[in-house]
Amino acid sequence: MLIHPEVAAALAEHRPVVALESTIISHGLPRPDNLRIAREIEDAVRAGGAVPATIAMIDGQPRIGLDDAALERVATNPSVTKVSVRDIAMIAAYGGVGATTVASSIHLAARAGIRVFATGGIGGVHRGAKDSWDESADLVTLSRTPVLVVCSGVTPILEVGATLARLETLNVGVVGYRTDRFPGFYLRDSGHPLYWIAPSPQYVAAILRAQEGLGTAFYGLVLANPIDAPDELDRDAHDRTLQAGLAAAEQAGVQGKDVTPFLLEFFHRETQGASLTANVALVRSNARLAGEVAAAYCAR
Ligand code: PSU
Ligand code: MN
Repeated sequence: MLIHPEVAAALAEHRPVVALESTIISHGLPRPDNLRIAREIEDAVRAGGAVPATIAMIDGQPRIGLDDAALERVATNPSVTKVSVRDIAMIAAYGGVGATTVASSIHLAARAGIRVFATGGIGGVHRGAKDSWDESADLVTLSRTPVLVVCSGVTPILEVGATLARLETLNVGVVGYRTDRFPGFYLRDSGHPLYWIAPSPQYVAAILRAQEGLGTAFYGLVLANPIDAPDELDRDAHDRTLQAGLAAAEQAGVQGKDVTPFLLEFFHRETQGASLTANVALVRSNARLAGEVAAAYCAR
């Protein structure tokens, strides 16, 4: 792994670092805006008080923290591959540019000694999973990776209740940030309640320390941070777009790792960019909060 010098220095001095994924840049956000947005997400981590470490595979090498040239390749390379945990070794052996998902990013972050990570929404259980068995590798990876994932729930296309049930089975804690409702990505409330609430970054840092003392840090943790109220999508438009998107995906025969990018792009197109604005707002908010949590965690 190649660790960016600024990230390496912060880790060596026990200063706060937040890991970020790169699939959201390559496959979750439209070009050419994605490059600028990727930098804005890094800026949000800094505003929260931490050093950003965006993760990707460049010419087959895992990178923890990207310089401008590497970030640009992830954002603009037409053949960039979506890399989950199982794909890391293939990209490493064959070379090429790989954008890491939540799963592969937290795997690499943990190896680099990073404890906090931010994204938009995690993967989970897809609708129709009873027949398709389509469940994101984000879930099983969370169950065995000692990283806190700050997110606004799961990507909008998933089965939220089933995903929460799987997280329970997998021993992955879910804590609401100043809310007792599991967020619904573009919406503040997915309709599902949460038991644990964190009123401040200091409480989240206390949970991380307690996990380490008790041997449960082996399991990941989800901090669920709802989108700010002014940035929320209209619920009716949201539900309509979702139904149309699911039908379009089925019609087009989209499968496997292409499903999530297809539906995100469908949302961005059908809502004339409203979902994109919301997506960027929630990721920036999560990046900032993750920075604050990492800072509180290091201030022990
Ligand atoms: N959330 C977003 N945009 C994204 C993703 C999540 O707001 O692009 C990506 C993440 O990289 C996540 C992945 O890990 O989608 C899940 O894909 P799959 O369902 O194929 O595991
Ligand atoms: Mn999948």
